[in-house]
Amino acid sequence: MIKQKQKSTKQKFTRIKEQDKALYELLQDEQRRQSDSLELIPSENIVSKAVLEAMGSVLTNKYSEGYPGARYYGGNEVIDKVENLARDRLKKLFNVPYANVQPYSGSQANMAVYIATCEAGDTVLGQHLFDGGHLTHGWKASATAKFFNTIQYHVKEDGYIDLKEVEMLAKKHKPKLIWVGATAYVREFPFKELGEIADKTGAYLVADIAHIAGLIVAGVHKSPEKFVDIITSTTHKTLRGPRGGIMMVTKKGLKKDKDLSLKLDRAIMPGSQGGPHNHTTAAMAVAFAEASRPAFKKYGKQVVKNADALAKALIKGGAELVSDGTDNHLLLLKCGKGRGAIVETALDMVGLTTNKNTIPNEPQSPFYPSGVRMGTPSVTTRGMKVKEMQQIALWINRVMDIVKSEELPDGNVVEKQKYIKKLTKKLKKNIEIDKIRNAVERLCREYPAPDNLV
Ligand code: DSN
Repeated sequence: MIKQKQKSTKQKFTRIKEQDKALYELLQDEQRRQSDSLELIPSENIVSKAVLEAMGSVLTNKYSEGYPGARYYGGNEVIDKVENLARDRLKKLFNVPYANVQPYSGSQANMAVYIATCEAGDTVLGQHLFDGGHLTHGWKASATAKFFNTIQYHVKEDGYIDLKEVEMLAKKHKPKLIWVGATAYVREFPFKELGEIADKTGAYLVADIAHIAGLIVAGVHKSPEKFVDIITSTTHKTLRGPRGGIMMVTKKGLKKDKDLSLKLDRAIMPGSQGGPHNHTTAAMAVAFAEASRPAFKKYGKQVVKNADALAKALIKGGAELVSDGTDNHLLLLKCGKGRGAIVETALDMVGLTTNKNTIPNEPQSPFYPSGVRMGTPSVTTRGMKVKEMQQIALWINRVMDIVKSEELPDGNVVEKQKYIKKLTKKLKKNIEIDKIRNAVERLCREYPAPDNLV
C-alpha cells in the first residue's frame, strides 16, 4: 500500500450526478486523468479548493459592464468590492499603480494593449513563434498580424534573445510597441536591456509574463516592473489562479503616458469585451492572496529547482535540450526533425502529459514540430521534489529510446495521423511502456493533488 504524502482533493459533483449522467461521467474521467497522470505541460497547474469555490460561486449570475463605481448595470455594490479587492491585491503583488482584472484571458489582454497603444497598420515587434513567442505577439496566423505590421525577432544559437537583432529591428522599423514574453523561452527575460532599446526608439515595452508571473511573485525571476510600461498575464499558469487575464501599468508607463491606464480600461470595455466574469475575478482575488503568502515563495523556488533538476537529469541520460538547460519552470526537449508528436504520444501513453512544440530554427511546422515542451509547476504543486524529477527524467529518456526509430511519413496530415494511431496501438502492446505507466500511477498516488495549498 502506497503512503500518500498529503490528503487528496476530489470533487464529488453530487448534483450533476443526479441530473446529468453523461456530463458526470466525463467529469469523473477528467478527474481520474488528472490524478493518475503527471501534468508536465508548463502552462498548467492545480488550483486550490478555495479558488475552485470562488469559480463556482453565485457571482457568475451578475452582469457588471463597466468598472467599480461606474457600471452600466445596477446591483453591483458587492461586485465593485470584489473587483477592487482583486485589483488591490494584484497591484500589491507586482508593485504597480494600476491593474485591470477583466480580460477573459491572456490573448484578450494582449489585444487590448494593441487597441490602447496602436492604430491599425502600426508597426509592432515581438518574439518569433518558432523561437518561443506567443501568437498574439505578431505571428502571421494571428489577427495581430492582419491588423498591424508585425516584425519578429529571434533567439541566438545558444537560446538567448538576440538583443543585437532586436535593437537593429527597433532602430530600423521604429515600432510603436515591443513585446517581451513568450510561451516557450527557457532563459530569464532581459527586461532591462529591452527597456533601454524601447526608450531609445520611442516604443512602448510590454511584458507578457503569463508563464513566469508566479516565479516573479516568488522572487525567482526578476520583475519587469521597473523596465516596462505595461504588463499582461494570464492567471492560471505559474500564478496558480483561475483561467483568466490581467493587465497592469507600471510607474514608468504612467510617466510616459498619464492616460495609459484609462486607455487600457477602455480597450477592454467597451473596446473589445462585454461583462466581466465576476466569479473569475473573485477566484483571482483568492489566488492573489494565496500568492502573497510565504508558502507560495517556497513553491516558486521549488518549481525552478525542479525544472533545473529535470533538465540536468534528462541531459545526463542523453537528451538534448534547447539552450542546454533552463532558468525557469520550462524546458524544451529536442526530438529530431518533425518528431515532437511521436514523443508527445509515447509520453502520453505512460501518463506523462507534455506538448509538442516548435524549437528555434524549426525545420517543420507548428503542428508537426521538432520539440516537446515540458515544465514543473503542476508536479511541484503536488509536492514533488528533485528526487522525483530524476525519476521522471529516467522515464522520459527510456520512452524516447523506445520510439527512437519512429519517423512520421512525409505525406499529408491524414497519413501522419494514421501513423500516430498505429504507433499508439503498437505502444499499447509494449511491456516496458506498460511497466512505466504503472510506475507513474504509483507515483501519482503518492502525490495526489493537495487538499490545501496554503
Ligand atoms: N496556450 C498557452 C501556453 O500553453 O503557453 C499560451 O497561450
